[in-house]
Amino acid sequence: MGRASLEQLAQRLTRDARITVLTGAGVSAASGVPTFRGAGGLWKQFAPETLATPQAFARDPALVWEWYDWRRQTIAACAPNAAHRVLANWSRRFPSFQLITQNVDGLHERAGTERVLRLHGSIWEVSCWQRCAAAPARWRNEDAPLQRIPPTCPHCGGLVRPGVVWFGEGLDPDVLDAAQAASDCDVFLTVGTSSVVYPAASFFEEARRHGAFTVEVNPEATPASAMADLVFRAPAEVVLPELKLP
Ligand code: BJW
Ligand code: ZN
Repeated sequence: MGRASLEQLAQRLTRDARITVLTGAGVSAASGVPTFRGAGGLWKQFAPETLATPQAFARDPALVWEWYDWRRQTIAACAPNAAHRVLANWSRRFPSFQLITQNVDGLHERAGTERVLRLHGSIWEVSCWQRCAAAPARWRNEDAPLQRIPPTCPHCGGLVRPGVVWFGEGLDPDVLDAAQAASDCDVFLTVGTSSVVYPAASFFEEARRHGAFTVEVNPEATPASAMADLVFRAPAEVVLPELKLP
């Protein structure tokens, strides 16, 4: 990892800089949370695209819940790593810092990060699949393992679903607006994401359009790599702690 590149980035992280960081599954990899794509990304031979959809849930809710139950148990046993901790520090140090995460694991929050925008919801929340009138829009459920699969709505007895955003579903419009606004920044880092899922992947391009200095931290190349001003081809938990801020 280039010392010169580290210094180049550190110099841009000034107190008044508007710094936005977009994270993906790779930021939690060192905590032991499996990523979606690439080595170790599969659960029982199922690609995430075949499980993370409303159609898959409608077809076989128990199968989809088994996957989420396995992930919830895995995440419950994980703790934030050095990358989460550095970003939590930045959120306290830089008044205009904004974190946008695609992760549903809650590890940024557990590390104490302020101003977290969760694009894809939370694996620790659920909602009524029928959207029955008696149930709130969503509520927390931290049982790991779940008491029964599939879990049921305490208000109507029907199915509940994970409080996450599946393929083909829209993101929360307020969160989306806030993430778009945060893409107008001075320094934009994309950390541990394959940059293939939209609209999350568009924020990097959006930041460039606004003239931001763009940085990628990822051991593998992604569609964002060719556009970045700086690329750190190394794990987030190694690169971020190496940055020596003035
Ligand atoms: C490390 C590391 C270490 C490893 N350190 N790095 C425009 C163009 C084409 C398609 C679309 C488009 N707009 C919308 C779409 C459709 C679709 C989409 O994007 N499809 C593409 C895949 C083609 N998008 C949607 O449907 C979205 N909704 C939407 O746009 O609504 C409007 C609309 C509706 C209908 C039609 C059209 C528009 C919703 C997307 C929801 C994504 N949901 C999931 C599941 C969430 C719930 C759950 O967790 O179960 O979100 S899918 C999954 O992918 C999850 C992730 O958040 C997301 C991104 O994955 P991520 O984080 O990048 O992980 P990986 O595994 O892919 O990559 C890990 C990376 O880490 C790798 O690069 C490693 O190298 C790296 N790494 N160790 C640093 N130590
Ligand atoms: Zn209900």
